[in-house]
Amino acid sequence: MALLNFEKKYRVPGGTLVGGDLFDFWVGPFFVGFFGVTTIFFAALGTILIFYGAVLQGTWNPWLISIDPPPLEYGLGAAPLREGGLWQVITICAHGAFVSWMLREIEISRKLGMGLHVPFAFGVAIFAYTTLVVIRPVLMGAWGHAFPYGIWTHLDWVSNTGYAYGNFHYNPAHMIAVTFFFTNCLALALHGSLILSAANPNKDKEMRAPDHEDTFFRDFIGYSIGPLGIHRLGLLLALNAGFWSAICIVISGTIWFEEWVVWWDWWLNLPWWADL
Ligand code: UQ2
Repeated sequence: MALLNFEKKYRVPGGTLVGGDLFDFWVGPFFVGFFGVTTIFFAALGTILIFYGAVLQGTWNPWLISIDPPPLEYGLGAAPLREGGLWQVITICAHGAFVSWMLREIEISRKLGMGLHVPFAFGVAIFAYTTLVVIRPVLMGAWGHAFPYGIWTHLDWVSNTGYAYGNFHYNPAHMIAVTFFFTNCLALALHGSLILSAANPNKDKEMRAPDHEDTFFRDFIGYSIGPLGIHRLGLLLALNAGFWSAICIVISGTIWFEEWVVWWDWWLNLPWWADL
């Protein structure tokens, strides 16, 4: 079905979670919906506040603009705008925009009668962000433990936080996350190259079908995960990369306080060689 005919057929009322058919319309190619409106609202307000923060800071150098969380002394309280309050309001706006965006994905999925895999996947990304700026700071008792919104300063934060626990690469959950990121990279390289090798032939050559893709991997390693399976695997790898990233940071400073390399002492202390 041609794209324009398809859209005419499926751009029908219904499927909204909030607002009934009040916002159930399109602007150009974009579905609006209640959550399209709230996304625009929070994103615009948050962006304006970031610019306001830059004015207060006195720099327009995009590398150096930084919206910092409150100093640790404010604990979990509300801070004055210039001392982290701006960061607090911007964090609320970010959550408003991200969650609105996810709910808009849900409305569009419902309209089209599709699964909710895309909003679920985006939810895992939101979870990773929320872990950094809400869950871990709350568990540690101060908003000041969150990261600053600046290109350079957030790198400083990652560096400082990492070295506060010796070397973060010894963090077992960090190891799991990194392994998922790399495996995800391998899977997407295999998948992207395989699809292009079959579906994007040279001029005057015939396109190959999924049977060829399967056969390539059966000839090669005796196993093909299949054209649907590779996408299940990809989603699994990607979501786990984000999930274990959140886990590796949330356990640092909440249930583990030492250098991460010390965690591995349990191995050295196993009873059958501890006394050797
Ligand atoms: C595959 C298949 C695809 C693919 C890819 C494979 C036809 C179009 C990439 C091969 C993938 C395998 C064997 C799994 C590799 C495992 C890990 C953990 C990276 O068989 O079916 O569909 O794109």
